[in-house]
Amino acid sequence: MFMRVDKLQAELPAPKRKDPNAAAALQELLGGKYGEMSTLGNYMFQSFNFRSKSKLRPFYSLVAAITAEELGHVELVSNGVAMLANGPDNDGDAKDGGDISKAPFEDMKDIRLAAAFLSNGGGVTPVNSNGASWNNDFITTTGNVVVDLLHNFHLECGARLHKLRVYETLTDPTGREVCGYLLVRGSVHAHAYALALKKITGVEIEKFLPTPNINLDKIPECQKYLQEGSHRRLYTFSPGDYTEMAGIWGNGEMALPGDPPGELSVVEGMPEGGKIHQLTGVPSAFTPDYAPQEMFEIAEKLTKKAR
Ligand code: MN3
Repeated sequence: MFMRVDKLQAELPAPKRKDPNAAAALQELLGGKYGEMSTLGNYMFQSFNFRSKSKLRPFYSLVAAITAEELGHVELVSNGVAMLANGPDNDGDAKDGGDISKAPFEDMKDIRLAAAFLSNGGGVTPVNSNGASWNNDFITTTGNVVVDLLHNFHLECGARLHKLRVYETLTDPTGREVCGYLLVRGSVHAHAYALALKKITGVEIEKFLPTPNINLDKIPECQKYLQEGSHRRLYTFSPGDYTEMAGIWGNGEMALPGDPPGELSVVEGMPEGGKIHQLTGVPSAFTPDYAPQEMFEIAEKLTKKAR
C-alpha cells in the first residue's frame, strides 16, 4: 500500500512569470514516452507482477521502492508544470471574477496546449508536450527479471536524454529546478538497474553510464543535490520494508567516476522534500469558482471544527 505525505520531493523556486508554453515543454517529462508516468507505470506493475518475490527480495525491493519515488516524481513534475502555467503566487482570489465580457484570456487561444487552460483551468494532465495522451503501451512488464531490468535501464537512459533536452529549452528557475533534481535522481535509478543486472549476469552495465555522455557537474541546478550526496542514496519510502535492496545499492559499490566520490547507501524513509506551492485561484477562470468567498468561509469553519 502507499502512504501520502503533503510535500514535494524537492523544494521548487516560484516561477518568475506565467509561461504556458514552458509548461507545455515540461509536460514531456510527465506524459512523454520516457516521462515520469512511464517510469511509475513500468515499475509499479512490474512490482505487482514480480514472481518469486520472497526468493528475489533484493531485486523486488529495488523495483518496489523506486516505484514510490516515481509517484513523487509525477507529483513534482505536475506541480512544476502547473506553476509555470500559472505564474508567481499572488492573492488574486480575494475578489470575484469581475467583468468577463472583454475576452480576459484572449492570449490563451494561442498557447500550444490550449486545453490545459480551456479544460483543465491551468492544471496538468498525463499528456506529452504536444498534448498526446500517455498510455498503457509505454508499460513493459514481461515477468522475466532480466528483460524487465534491462528495459528499466533503457527507460532511465531515455528519460535522462529527454530531461537534458527539456532543460535546454527552459529559462525559468522552476522548470530548470525540476530538471536538475530529476536528472540526479534518474541517474541514480539508471545506476541502480545497471548494478542489479550486474549482480545477476556479471556484466558491468554501469560502464555505459552516463548516457547521454555528459556528467552532472555540467548542470548548475544539479550541484546542490550532488554536494549533499543525493546521487549516492536510494530511499525505501517505507517505515521498515524494502531494506534488502542494500545488497545491490551499497555492499561496497561506489558513485560513478564522473560524480562526487563515495559509497552508495540505502536510506530508510524518504527525502526531507519541500513545500507544495499555492496555486492561487483565478475567479475569472472559475477556479475554484467565480465568487469563491463563501466557499472559503465554509472551509475555514470546517477546518476549525476538525481541530
Ligand atoms: Mn523519475
